[in-house]
Amino acid sequence: MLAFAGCTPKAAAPQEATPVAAPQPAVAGPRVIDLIPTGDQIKFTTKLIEAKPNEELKIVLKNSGTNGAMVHNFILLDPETDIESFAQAAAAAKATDYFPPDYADGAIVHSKTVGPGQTVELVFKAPATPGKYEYLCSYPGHYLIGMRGVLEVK
Ligand SMILES: [Cu+2]
Repeated sequence: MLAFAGCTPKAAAPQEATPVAAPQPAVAGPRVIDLIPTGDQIKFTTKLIEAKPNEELKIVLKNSGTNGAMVHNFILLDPETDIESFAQAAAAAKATDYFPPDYADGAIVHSKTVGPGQTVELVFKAPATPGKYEYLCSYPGHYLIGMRGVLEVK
């Protein structure tokens, strides 16, 4: 039986009865994936991320680059989206941080761009449907050089 104690204000425990808090077991959080290699590199640390359906993931883009052209983002495309066309449109979409407005429904999740010295984190659930989902960095030229990969849900 469930106790509905959530809504009742907890009475202050008498001073002498204050229990010593037991160490809490580590709470399983999202799996952290660092996707930007150190320094000035135009690539992701991996071209393949394997995940379980609905697995909670945290993509970390920690940009330790110093070159001004080291601007990155992470965009996980909907399987219906053609990556070539998307990348082309995105490269021209400077005004919207390299995410093309025409593709509002074209991505499952996407981050803002991070320049040198910046970090961005993105927490999301892997798709429920097994399959291969492409991701890329849409900063101009980076996709063409190979800054892309596949999230494989299985
Ligand atoms: Cu990039």
